[in-house]
Amino acid sequence: MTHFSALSLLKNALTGQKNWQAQWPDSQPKSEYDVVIVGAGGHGLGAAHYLAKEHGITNVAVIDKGWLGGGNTGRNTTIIRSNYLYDESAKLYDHALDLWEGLSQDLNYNVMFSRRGVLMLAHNVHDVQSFQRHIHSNRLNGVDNRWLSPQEAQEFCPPLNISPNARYPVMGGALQMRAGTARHDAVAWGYARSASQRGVDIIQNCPVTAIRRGPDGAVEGVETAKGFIRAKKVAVSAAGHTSVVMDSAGVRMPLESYPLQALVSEPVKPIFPCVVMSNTVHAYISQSDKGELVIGSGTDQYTSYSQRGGLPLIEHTVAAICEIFPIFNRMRMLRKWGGIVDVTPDRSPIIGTTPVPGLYVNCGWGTGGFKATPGAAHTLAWTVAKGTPHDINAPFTLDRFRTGRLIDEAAAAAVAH
Ligand code: FAD
Ligand code: PYC
Repeated sequence: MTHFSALSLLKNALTGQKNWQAQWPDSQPKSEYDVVIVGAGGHGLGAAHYLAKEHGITNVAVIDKGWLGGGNTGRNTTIIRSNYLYDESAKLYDHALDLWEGLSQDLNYNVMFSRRGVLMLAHNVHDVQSFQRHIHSNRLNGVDNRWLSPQEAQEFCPPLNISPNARYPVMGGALQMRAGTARHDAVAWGYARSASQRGVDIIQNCPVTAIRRGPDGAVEGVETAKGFIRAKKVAVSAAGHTSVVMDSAGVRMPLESYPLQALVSEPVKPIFPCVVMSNTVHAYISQSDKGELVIGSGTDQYTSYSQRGGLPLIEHTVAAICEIFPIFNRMRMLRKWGGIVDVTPDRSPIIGTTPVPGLYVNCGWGTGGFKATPGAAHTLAWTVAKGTPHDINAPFTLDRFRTGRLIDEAAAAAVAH
C-alpha cells in the first residue's frame, strides 16, 4: 500500500507543489486485484475512493502512465457548473455539484470549492434565446440559473465592458450562483489520499499497454510497463487516450482527441469576483486564489495528442478577453499549457459497462469533465461494484451510439469543440 506523510502533504498544501512523483513512493503493483482502474485523474482516483468508502472494495489499483493528477485534472481551468440543457446532463452535473459541496469534509482535504457564480455572456440574439432556453430548462430541473441585463451583469462583475460599441457587445447573461471553481490538483490529491488510506494502491509511471481478455472473452487483466496484472474488473478512465486503451480490448470507441489550451496571467490582487464565460468567442476567465487570471480557449481544430496546442487560438482568446475586459489589456502572461480531451459525437460522456464482461469505461468528457469529477467517480464506482448502471449514468451508455438515443449537448456546450 502506498502512503505519504502528513508532513509532505502539509508542505504540498503550503508550497502548492504540483508534481507528486517526488512525494508518492514509486510502488510495485501486486500481481492481482479485484479492480484495476486505468488513469489516476480525478475520475479514476475518485472512483477508487467511492469503491472503498461506499462499496467496501479496497483490493484496487489505480495505474497511471505518468503522475497522479498530471493529465487533464491538473490542467483544466476549474470551472464547475451544472447549467446543462438536457435533463440527463442536468441530473448528472447537479449530482456532481451536490457532492462538490461536501467534498472537502468527505475527504478531510481542502479542495477549495468556491461558489462564486458562473456568468455566461450573450453577445447576439441567438445567444440570448439559447441562454434563456437553458434558464427555463434548468429551472424545470431544479437547477439555479437566472437572466441578468447588461447593467446587472456589470454590477455582478465590475471589470466587464458593456459598451454597445464593443466588438462583442454584451446583451445580457445567464448566471448560475451555485457554480464556481475548485483547486484542481487538490481534488486529485484528496481522492488519492483517501483511497490510499483505505488500502488502494496507486501505481505511477506505469503505462497500461493492453487489456487482456480470456478465452471466454471476459477481462483477465492489464499488460503494463511493470508486467501483467490480473484483475477481475478493469475500469478505463484515461481521458484523451481512452480509445487507444479500449482498442487493445477490441472495443472501438466513438471518440476523437483534441488539444485544449489555457493560460494564466501574472498574479495580481483580487479584482475578478466570479467566473465569466463567453461561449461565442470561446473565452472564459476567473481569478485563482494565487491571484493569476485563469483564461482558456476552445479546442484546437485538429485532432492531436499534443499537450501544448497551437498558438493562433490562444492569441484569439487573449484578444477576445481584452475586448471584453479592457482593464486587462496590459497584463502579462505567466504560462500556457494544453491537455488532451476526448470528445464524443454528441458531446456527452460515456460511463458504464461495455460489451466485454468485466470491462467498464468512463470517457468522452471533452472540455467539461472537471466539474463532473465527483459525480462521474461516484456513479462509475457504483457501476463497477454492482455491474449495472446507476440511475444517473444509465443514459450515458456506449450503447446509445448503436441505438441512436443520443444526448446532444453539442449546441449547449460551454466552449467550442
Ligand atoms: P485525466 O485527469 O486526464 O486523467 C486521465 C489519466 O489517464 C491521465 O493522468 C493519464 O496520464 C492517464 N493515462 C492515459 N493513458 C494511459 C495509459 N495507457 N496507461 C495508464 N494511464 C494512462 N472541465 C471543466 O469541467 N471545467 C473546466 O474549466 C475545464 N477546463 C479545461 C481546460 C483545459 C485546458 C483542459 C485540457 C480541460 C478542461 N476541462 C474542464 C476538462 C477536464 O479537465 C477533464 O474533462 C477532466 O479533468 C477529466 O478527468 P479524468 O480524470 O477523466 O482525466
Ligand atoms: O465546461 O465549463 C466548462 C468549461 C470551461 C472551460 C472548459 N470547459
